[in-house]
Amino acid sequence: MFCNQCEQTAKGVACTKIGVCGKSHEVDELQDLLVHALVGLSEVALKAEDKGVKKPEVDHFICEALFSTLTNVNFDPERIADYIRRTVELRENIKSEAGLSDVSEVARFEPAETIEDLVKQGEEVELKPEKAKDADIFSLKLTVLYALKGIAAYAYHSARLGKEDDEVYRYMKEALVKLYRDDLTLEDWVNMALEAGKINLRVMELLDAGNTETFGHPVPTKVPLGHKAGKAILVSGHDLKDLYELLKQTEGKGIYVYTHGEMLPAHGYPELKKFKHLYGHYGTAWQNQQKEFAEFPGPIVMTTNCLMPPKESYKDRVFTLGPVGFPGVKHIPNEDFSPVIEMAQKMPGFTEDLTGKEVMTGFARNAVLSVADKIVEAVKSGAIRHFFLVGGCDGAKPVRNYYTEFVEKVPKDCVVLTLACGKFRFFDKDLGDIGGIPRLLDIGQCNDAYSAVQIALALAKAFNVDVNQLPLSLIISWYEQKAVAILLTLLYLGIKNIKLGPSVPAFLTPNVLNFLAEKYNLAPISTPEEDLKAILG
Ligand code: SF4
Ligand code: SF3
Repeated sequence: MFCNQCEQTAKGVACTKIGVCGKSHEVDELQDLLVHALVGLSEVALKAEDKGVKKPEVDHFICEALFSTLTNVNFDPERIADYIRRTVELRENIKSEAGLSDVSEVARFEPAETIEDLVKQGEEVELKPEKAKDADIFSLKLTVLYALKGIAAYAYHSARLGKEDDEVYRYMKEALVKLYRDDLTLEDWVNMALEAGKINLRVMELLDAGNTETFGHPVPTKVPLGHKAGKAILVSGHDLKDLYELLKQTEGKGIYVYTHGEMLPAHGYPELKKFKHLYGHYGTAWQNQQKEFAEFPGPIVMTTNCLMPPKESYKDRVFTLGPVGFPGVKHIPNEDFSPVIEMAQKMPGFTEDLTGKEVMTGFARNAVLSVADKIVEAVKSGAIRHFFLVGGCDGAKPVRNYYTEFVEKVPKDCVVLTLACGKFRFFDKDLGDIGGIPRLLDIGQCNDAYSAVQIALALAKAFNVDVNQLPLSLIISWYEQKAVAILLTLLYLGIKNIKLGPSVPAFLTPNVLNFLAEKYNLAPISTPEEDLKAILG
């Protein structure tokens, strides 16, 4: 086993025996074998496309399968083995339909019968540093592979909302095939990584269009953190379409639906907030779910990451969707939420009302840019000195308190923009406002990074400056592979001076880190005091 794709990787190097996330050796090898199989499928699909045979289901499948290998998505060996078999089945169908015989060895791979033997096959093909000829090229290969997983997640969501682009799918297949080439130079791989950033920008744009055209532009919305007496269902993950389907199916059934984790921004979308039984938000970021889920008095639906291995005390109440899976946890394959609704109706739910705090969400690009004049004026008059985008993933490490402290120490004449689950370190703080502009603006999920980019680009245009000259600093926290894809997008856009934490990715070699420091002035976080001083002077 060799996995270093996320921020909590063992000893900051790699998980080699079992994942810190709970991923087993077995699942890790199967996921590596799945990537291997997808390389073969991509080669065949590209060759078939050149002959005019194009299969949209292949692209959808590649996205879902790659998404299943993202951190905290799928821990179920049977499900991953099934993805491997389906990959090969699809590959063989295309081969015969397009009459392809001249394919490489990887495109002739035959999966073993048993899980045990598949695991052995995975061990043989997994990408490992000791097999690599050049450490820096290997580092960039992993960077591209991890970004591909993030891109796959975004493409999966956007395709479900009817938004797709062949350029994205083509890049994904070409990049998968290139992972197995050893004739590409370091420069080629740097370009591939930046290309991944460009493609990720496009796919985030598609997802933004999918979400806003389907559910409307988010509007600033107050979200209760308390609860109502009554039956309850909790929905976590990122997929708004799943939430929408559940809301339709639970309407009029006397059940309140609560968001968890990255679902919080759902409350800002007009077509979701119109459901009166979408009541409030429960809990915080993913790493606290074992405690929070155990205490929730109803079923829990995981639409995407981040799933932690469920405790026995609540495992029978968890339902997974799409690429998500865990052995022994019920999976809903077809958007039919009847088993979830049935369970909610049988369970006690909350027995009394609890009036808790309220938080604000819904400050996506449309809402923020509708008051752009006011913002520009406030900056020109000196009322707003600086903007900080403090966002990204959360995680369990105590050093992540940096982000809480940072926000607490941001001077009163500065505004904090945030997105993704990292916000739970400070989302319920009352930071007040500057002339009616709230000092804490929740743009949305990590999936809404496009919205943040659009806000920055629009402000740069309004001030007639380069985006790097704006009074804006990016203080990013990362954990999984969507964050890798977003980071590459920011670099592709030429955004400099990003502070990254809580640690730098284990898969980046010192040479690659130096390159990023020199070209983009990308730097690790230090302490809130020092970083604030360096930024504000
Ligand atoms: Fe380790 Fe992260 Fe890989 Fe899990 S996803 S095995 S924690 S590096
Ligand atoms: Fe969080 Fe998993 Fe990345 Fe969507 S839910 S930001 S870590």
